[in-house]
Amino acid sequence: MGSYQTDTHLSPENIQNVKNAILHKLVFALGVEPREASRRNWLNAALRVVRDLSTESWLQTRRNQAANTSRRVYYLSMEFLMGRTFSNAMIAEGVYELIKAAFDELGQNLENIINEEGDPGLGNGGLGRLAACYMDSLAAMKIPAIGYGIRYEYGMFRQEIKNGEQIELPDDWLEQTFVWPYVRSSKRFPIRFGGRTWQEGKKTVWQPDEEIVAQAHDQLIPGFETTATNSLRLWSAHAGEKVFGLADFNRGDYFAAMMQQNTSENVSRVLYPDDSTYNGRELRLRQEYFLCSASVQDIIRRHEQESGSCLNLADKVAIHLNDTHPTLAIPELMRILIDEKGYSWEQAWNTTRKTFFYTNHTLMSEALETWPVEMVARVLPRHLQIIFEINDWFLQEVREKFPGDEELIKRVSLIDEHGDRRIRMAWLAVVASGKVNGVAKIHSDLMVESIFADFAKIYPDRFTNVTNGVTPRRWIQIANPGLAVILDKYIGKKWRTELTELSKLNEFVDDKDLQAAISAVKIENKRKLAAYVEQTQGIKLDPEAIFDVQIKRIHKYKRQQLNVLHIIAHYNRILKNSEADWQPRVFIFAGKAASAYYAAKKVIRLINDVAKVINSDERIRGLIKVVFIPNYSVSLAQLIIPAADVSEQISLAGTEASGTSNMKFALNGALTIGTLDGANVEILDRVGNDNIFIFGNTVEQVEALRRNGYSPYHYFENDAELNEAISQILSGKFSPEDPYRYQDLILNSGDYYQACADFRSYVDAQEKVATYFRDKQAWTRSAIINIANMGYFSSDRSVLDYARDIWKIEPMSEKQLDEQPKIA
Ligand code: GL7
Repeated sequence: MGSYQTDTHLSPENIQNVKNAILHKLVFALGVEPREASRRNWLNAALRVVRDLSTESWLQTRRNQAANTSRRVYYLSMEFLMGRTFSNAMIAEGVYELIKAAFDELGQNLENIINEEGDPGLGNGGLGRLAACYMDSLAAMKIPAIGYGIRYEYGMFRQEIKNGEQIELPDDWLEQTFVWPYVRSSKRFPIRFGGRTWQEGKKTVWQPDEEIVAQAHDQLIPGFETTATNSLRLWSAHAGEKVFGLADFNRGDYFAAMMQQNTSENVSRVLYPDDSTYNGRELRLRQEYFLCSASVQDIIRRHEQESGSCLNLADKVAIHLNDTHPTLAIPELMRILIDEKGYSWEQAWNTTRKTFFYTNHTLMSEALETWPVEMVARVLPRHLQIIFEINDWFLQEVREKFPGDEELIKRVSLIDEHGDRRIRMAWLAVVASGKVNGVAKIHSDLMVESIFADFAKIYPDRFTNVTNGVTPRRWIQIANPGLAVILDKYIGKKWRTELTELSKLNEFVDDKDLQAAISAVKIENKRKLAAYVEQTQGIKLDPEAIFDVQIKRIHKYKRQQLNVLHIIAHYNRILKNSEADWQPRVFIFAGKAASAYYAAKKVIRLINDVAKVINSDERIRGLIKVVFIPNYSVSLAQLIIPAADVSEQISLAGTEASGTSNMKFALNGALTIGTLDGANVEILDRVGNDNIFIFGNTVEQVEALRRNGYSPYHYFENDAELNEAISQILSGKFSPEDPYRYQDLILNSGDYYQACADFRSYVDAQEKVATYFRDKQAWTRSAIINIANMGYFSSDRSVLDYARDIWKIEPMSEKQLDEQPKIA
C-alpha cells in the first residue's frame, strides 16, 4: 500500500513495486512458491493486492460517514448477482494497466487470470443483477449505502444441457477460495423463530423456541475513481448454542446435536431458483426473516453507536426493500422498537413509516408474495400480531377516508380472507413505505392502474417511477474494451461516470472513421464469441452473419417460443427458395428455467431440438445456425452482449416490468427488435423509430384481446407460415424419435402470452432486420445512434434519482470523504 501509484504512473519502478506486492501476497498470504503457482494462485494474490487498496479507502469512508453522521440507505435484497470482482476492482482503483504490466513481466496473461475467477450466482436474473449495478453506482456516486443480503452456500444451479434438456447441478461456488470478502467475527446476531407470546401488563413477551446466529461477511464495493467504498454485507446462518442441543452433547449424542446444527444452517444453504413466480415454502419464509432480522438489528446497532440513542432513527436511516422479499423488516423494526427499545406503538409506527421505501419489480400476479397466516403464526408469532395491528390501524384510516366502502376494505386489507387466510406482502410494503416505485415508466403507470389502483386512491402521492439503469463500468469498459477505446477517442473519458456524455457521439454518426471503427470492434467481439462457441460446443459461426441474441430467464411471458417460431418459418422459406440471396443468420439463446417450471424446460428442449435439425440440414448451406449456450451467467453476458447485432426483447406488452439487458445491448450497439413493453418504450423514445424494430400488440390491444376471448386458433388458421411452423412442431419434425413431445406447447396450452397474435408482425419486423443489415453503413449508423442515446440508462442516474426523490440523501463530497485523518 502506498508503495506504488495508479495507472497514471506506468514507470518501470512502479511496475516493479506492483510485481513485488503480488509476489509478497503469493508467498506470505497464500504460502505458494512463484514457480509452482497456478492461475488461481496468481488471481488470489493479485486480488489481495487490490483489496488492500480498497480496504484503506473502505475504512476511511466508514470513518468519514460516521463522523459526518450522514443519512444512509440500506438496500435489502434477497439477491445480488455481482459477477466477477477482480477487473471491476482494478478499474475502480485505477490499477488495471499496472497489474497487466506486472503480470506481463511475470509471464502471465491477465485475461486468463481474470477468467479464472468464479462467478457467484447469488441471484436469479434481472432483479439480482440490478441490485449489483446499484451497489456499483452507489459507491461511484458517493452515496452512503450498505447492501444487505444472504451468503447462500449454493447459488443458482449450474445448467448443463444433456440430449437437449436442462440438467441442474449444484453451484458449489464456495469450493473455490474467494479471497475478496472479510468475515466479521464480531458481527453476529441471534435470529429467533417459533414459540409463543403473552401479555405482561401492557408489554408483549415473545418466547421463541429456536435461535440461530447470523454471521456477517463484508464485500468491499470500491467506487470508481473515488475513495468512497461501500459494503455489501452478506449473512450466513449458523447454529446458535440454543439449538446446538447442549443436552444432546452432554448425553454424548454428538450425531443428534450435529443434525440440529444442519437444520439451522439450512437457512442460508441455497438460493430459491424461481424467477417471477412465488414459491410459498416455509424455508423461504425463514430465509426472508433471517435477512430482515439480522439487517435491522445491525442497522439499529450502528445507529445507536453513532448517534448515542435510537431516537432519531428515521432522520438517519432509509431502508430500501428490493421487491417484497424483505418486507418482514417492517414488523421486525416495529418489534425491536416496541419490545426492546420501549417505544409506544404510535412512536414506532411513525418512525417505521418514515424509514421504509419499496420497489415493485413485477405485475405478474403469481409473483406477488402472500404467506399463509397459519404459517406465520407458527414461525413468527410476534410478527403476526404486529401485522394484525398495522392492519387495524390502516383499515381504520381507510374507513375514515372512504366511509362505508366495505368492498374497498376487503380488497386492501393486509389479510386476504379468501380460502386459507394469507398475508399480502405487497400491501404491507405499500402501507408502511414513504414511497413506492416501479422500474420503468410504462410499468409504474400500469402499477397504479392495476395492482395498486386502490392504494393510489388512498395515498395518491406515494407512487413514483425510477427507470432502471446499468453500470457503464462493467457493461462497457470491462465487457467491451474495444468500444471504450473508441469512446475515449471521440468524446473523452468522462462517460464512465457521466454516461450522458455519450450524446456527443451524435455529432459523428456519419463519420466514416467512426463507423469503420465501430464495425471493426463488433466483428472482433463476434469472433471472440464464435471462438467460445466453437471451443465449448463445436459449432462454427460465421462472424459476418447477423448475431441475433435472446439471453434471459426462460419464461413463457418472455416468449422464447415466438423466437423459435420465426426461426422455423425462416428455415421453411429458405428451403422453398434455397437459391435466393439469403442473409446468413445466427440465433443465440441462453438462460435458465426454474427447475420446477415444466413448460419453460420444454422450451429449452425445443430450441435444442430445432437447432439440431436446422444446423445439420445441408440444404440450407449454413444460412441459419441456432445455438443454445449453457449456464448463462453475468460473465457470459459480458462476452455475448458486445457481440450482438440484434437484441431480442419480445415479451408480451405489459408483462416485462423493465428489462435491463435491453439497455446493455443498445449501449453496446445492438439494434433492438422488441415490443412496446418495459424499458423498450423509453429506448424507442431516445433512439427514434428508424433505429429500432418495434412490433406487436400494445398493452391496450393485448387487454382487448383478453377481454374478447383470445384464441390462438384464429391466427393458426389464417396464417400459412404460422400454421406450417406449429404443425411441424406438433407432428414431431424436430423430435422424430418422440413425435408427441411438443403436443402441449403453444396451441394446446392456450397461448396465454399471445405469441400467435404477434407472430405476423414479428416475422415482418425480422424481414426488415435482415434487409437493413445488408446496408452495412446504415446499420452501423443506427448502432452509433443507439450507443449515443443510452446515457439516460446509467444506473448512476437511477441511484441519484433514488437519493434525491426517495431517500433524501446527499452524495458525499470528496472533501467530506477526506476529512478524517488517514489510517496509518
Ligand atoms: C424483474 C423484472 O422481471 C425485470 O423486467 C426487471 O428489469 C427486473 C429489475 O427491475 O426485475 N422482476 C422480477 O421479479 N425479476 C426481474 O428480473 C426476477
